[in-house]
Amino acid sequence: MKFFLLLSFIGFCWAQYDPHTEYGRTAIVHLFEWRWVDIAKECERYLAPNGFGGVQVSPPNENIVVNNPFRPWWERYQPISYKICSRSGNEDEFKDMVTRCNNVGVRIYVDAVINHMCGEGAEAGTSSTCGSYFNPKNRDFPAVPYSGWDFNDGKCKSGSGGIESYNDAAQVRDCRLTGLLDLALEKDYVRTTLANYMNRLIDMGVAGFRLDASKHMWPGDIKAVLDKLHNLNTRWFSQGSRPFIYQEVIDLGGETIKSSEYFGNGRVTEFKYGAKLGTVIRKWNGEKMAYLKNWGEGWGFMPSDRALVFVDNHDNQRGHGAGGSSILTFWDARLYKMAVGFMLAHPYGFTRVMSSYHWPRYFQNGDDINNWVGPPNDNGVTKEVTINADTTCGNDWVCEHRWRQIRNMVAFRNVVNGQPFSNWWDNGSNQVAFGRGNRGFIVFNNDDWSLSTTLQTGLPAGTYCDVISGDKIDGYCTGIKVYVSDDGTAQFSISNSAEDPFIAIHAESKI
Ligand code: QV4
Ligand code: CA
Repeated sequence: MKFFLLLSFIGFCWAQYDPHTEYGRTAIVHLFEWRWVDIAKECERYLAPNGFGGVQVSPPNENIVVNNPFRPWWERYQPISYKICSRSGNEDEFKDMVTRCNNVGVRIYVDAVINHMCGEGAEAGTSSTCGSYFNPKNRDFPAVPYSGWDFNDGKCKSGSGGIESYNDAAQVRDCRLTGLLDLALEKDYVRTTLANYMNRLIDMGVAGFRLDASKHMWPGDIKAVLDKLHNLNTRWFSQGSRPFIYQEVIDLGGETIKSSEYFGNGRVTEFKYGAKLGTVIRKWNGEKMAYLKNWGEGWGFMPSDRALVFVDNHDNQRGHGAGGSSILTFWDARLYKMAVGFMLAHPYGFTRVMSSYHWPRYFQNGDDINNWVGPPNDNGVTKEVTINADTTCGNDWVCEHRWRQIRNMVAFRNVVNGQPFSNWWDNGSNQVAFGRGNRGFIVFNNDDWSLSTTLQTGLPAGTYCDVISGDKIDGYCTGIKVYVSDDGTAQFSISNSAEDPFIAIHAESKI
């Protein structure tokens, strides 16, 4: 009996770090700004068949409607109430999405904006996605309800009421982030109101939460909210399952607030990951892929089992938030595929793939003045995600997760799950290779000359399809074939002008 008690205790302690994906599914995708009806379809037609573990969805709660600029994507980070009512759809559509995705083993993670409400400068009225009245000046949000008692005005010690120094931990938590009305999370009423919102979502079947702006909340206040959360819905999750939690904390070093303060609550976003990987793949500042031999904790990142990792996110792909110009995005497609491929092949962290929409970038003095532009829309109404005959997306949705190279590397990560990082090789420059035990192997050529060499793959002898240049279909390779000899070695040739200068093979791409 004692043994089982211990197991359940360990399970309980570890639960908030566990994404509760179906066994063998190891990556999630952020379907940024998608509508619920489109996500439900994508779960059934694409994500489940291709082994995606889950979806991060945009904030589902009612938000302010901003008309100048016209319907920016960031209006969804200005809550007006916790009614499930936004440009992505209504509560029925949300529930239907969660049910249909769970039924095919694809989890839903909600982007929870619980640090604040809308901007202090917003005009009072009913310009909100569900028509709820609000008055920022009076701190009046009757659709919740919140009033002046529920905000941090009295607690913030900065002159302006806004965050003036990121070296003052109290200001970062108790003052307004870009003018956003800061909720008083030390109050039980606020904690209970937030937990009620999150529990409604949990009871619908969501598997966990991205906690927006976690750096701006005291870790203890976050814990107090999490302690009020229900266990996950037993229709899809085992008894006693705790919600998966990953906290948005931007810590590139140099600030008083550290990611590690938040480890007790759940995983934390590791922003150093994308910033550093972008610099290496772009070969900036003398960085080279040979240095990736000790990638992960060796580069000063948080422990792998606390990290949520990504190449880019919805902020830094458009110059918001952190990461700077080194961040690789779909705009840099060839290098981006290499970065995402490397992330999905490497064992470090729990991986999130970004799925974006095109917007009309327009640079003035180095800044993209259109980085506010919201999702593809008809006069503000978000457009459907149409699927083309070649399986790409239409209507200006980028669907990086449907790019063959990325889709197949999600499968690669699933196939090698649990296997050790092994057989590292590099040429001292930007040609590198590594395996995952006896289940997978990947080779990159990011030098300005061709790669041609024989490498120890660790794989059983046989013929393997390269899943970057093609697919294995009906026992045939549509792309490059790799022949592994009895001693596990194989010859690799990669031109530096190849469409995608990397090759990946795994146990399930063997013919
Ligand atoms: C403006 C002025 C303020 C003024 C205020 C008055 O700048 O000085 O006090 O008006 O109302 C939008 C506008 C911003 C405006 C603000 C409030 O861009 O100019 O302030 O609204 O009206 C997103 C966008 C922000 C956007 C915000 C709310 O990035 O530009 O602000 O949504 O709409 C830090 C944090 C980190 C954060 C990151 C962006 O540590 O947590 O900045 N990342 C998360 C989300 C991000 C979101 C927020 C936090 C806020 O990923 O998308 O910000 O929820 O690093
Ligand atoms: Ca705060």
